Amino acid sequence: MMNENLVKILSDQVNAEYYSAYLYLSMSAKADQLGLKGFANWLFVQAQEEMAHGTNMYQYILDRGEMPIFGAIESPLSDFSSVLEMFEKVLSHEQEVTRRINAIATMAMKEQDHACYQFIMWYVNEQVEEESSASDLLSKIQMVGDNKGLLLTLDTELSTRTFVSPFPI
Ligand code: OFO
Repeated sequence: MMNENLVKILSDQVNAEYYSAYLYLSMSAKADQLGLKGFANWLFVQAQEEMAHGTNMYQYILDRGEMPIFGAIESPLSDFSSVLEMFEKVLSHEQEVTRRINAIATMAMKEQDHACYQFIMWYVNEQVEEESSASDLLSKIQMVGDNKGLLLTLDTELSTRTFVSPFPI
């Protein structure tokens, strides 16, 4: 059993993780259209990670004997004109996700749900990594500027990323 406010906030976060996956899929498609297959690959792997984050949280709600609440998933933004614009959005999006995850941790603490608090700590740590990798990539893209050769070198680097599930599911 779990407090109903926690079921609601975790269910909202499952939705938000799937929205993140949808957003990164939309960005991946746009990068592909721009001819930047490496960026498209990196964003596609990011979308796969978000799906895993959402599915793991969904499973946790079930494991606690509760029914997840399913809401509509919002349409993602899709009118990006450059990878710079995309990665500015990736960073601000991840900062927003961090605020949401911290709110879950605060609620778990308030409800004295130690199991949920421990569960959400994985996500708290993950957000440090998410913000750091988004920020590093954004800095690189800003350094590349209008240099197409350097952009292609970065694109090649990003083509090597592969998906490894962070959870044993
Ligand atoms: Fe699920 O970490 Fe990004 O959004």
